[in-house]
Amino acid sequence: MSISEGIEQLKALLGKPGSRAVIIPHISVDGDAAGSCSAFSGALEKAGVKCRILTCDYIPDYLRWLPRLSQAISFQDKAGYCKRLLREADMICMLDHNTMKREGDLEPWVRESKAVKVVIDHHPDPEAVDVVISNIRVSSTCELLYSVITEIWGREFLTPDMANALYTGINTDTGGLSHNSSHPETYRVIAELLESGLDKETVHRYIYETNKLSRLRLIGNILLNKLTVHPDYPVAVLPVTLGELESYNYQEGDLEGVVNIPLSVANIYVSVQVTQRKERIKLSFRSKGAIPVNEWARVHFNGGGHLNAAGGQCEGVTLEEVVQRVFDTTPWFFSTYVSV
Ligand SMILES: [Mn+2]
Repeated sequence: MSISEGIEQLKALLGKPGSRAVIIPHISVDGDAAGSCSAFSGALEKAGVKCRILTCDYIPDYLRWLPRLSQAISFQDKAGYCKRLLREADMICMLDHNTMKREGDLEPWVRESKAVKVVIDHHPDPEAVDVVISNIRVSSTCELLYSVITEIWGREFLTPDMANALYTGINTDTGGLSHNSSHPETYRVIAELLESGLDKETVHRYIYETNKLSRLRLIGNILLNKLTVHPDYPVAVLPVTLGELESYNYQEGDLEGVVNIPLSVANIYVSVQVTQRKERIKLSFRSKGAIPVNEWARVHFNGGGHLNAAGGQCEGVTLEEVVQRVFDTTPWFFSTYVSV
């Protein structure tokens, strides 16, 4: 399905008066997922579609300022209500993720729902749902959503709130326009968002200048005491235990961006954060240049993602075992995927 076919199909769905939509971001909501949910729910409401944002976990504090995000309903708090909304919905919009597997506890109820399912996303290989609007060349789902919204309703339709939300996704998914943002179109979209009332300073202040002392100390401890570099390869590993998260009063989003920090060192090309959570060990991979960390995540850590940014997870193993697996599979990864 081409992007314009997808947009045409979405347009036809929106033409039905009184329809009800549910919007879902991926698990561990980031700036792009939150920004796209905020902007799209604003657009749908303005177009007369009733819509609710459902999350399988929680919106992190640094993103709760986004319009309509503080009213998102968490499955953790109101499972019954979420199930009912999914059952009664005419349309379920999956934003910034390519498969229902990224919807945590919501997944079975989304699968079961008879609603028309729509994916708007920039990750490779989207699940074949009813309507797929996917483009892996854009910087972010928010950049893609800008085209979706303006093609359906026109540029005048965008409000400053929507512009701020879309910019949040573009900015955070590119690490502040540092990676995955060499396409001129990204800057045309930003220019048009500015014309629609984007308040860039306010967005930056909310995203980057809203710190807590406990978060600074958590990050400081990881960088000072935990960061390890592979003896033979340019790989940094950042192990984080559950105990550390608890003692520094961790809240969702506190470690956002930390995995990128080691890449600022000239001779480090890959950074892997290994975080112990209650039920599983989560991995986050970042790389510089043409090093496909998504392959490493896919083959050894039940994950995947983009060339330079990927994730994975392991269950039933200790943090130490996963860190060891990262070190042990490093020679395989470099010999298979990195030409020197
Ligand atoms: Mn994204």
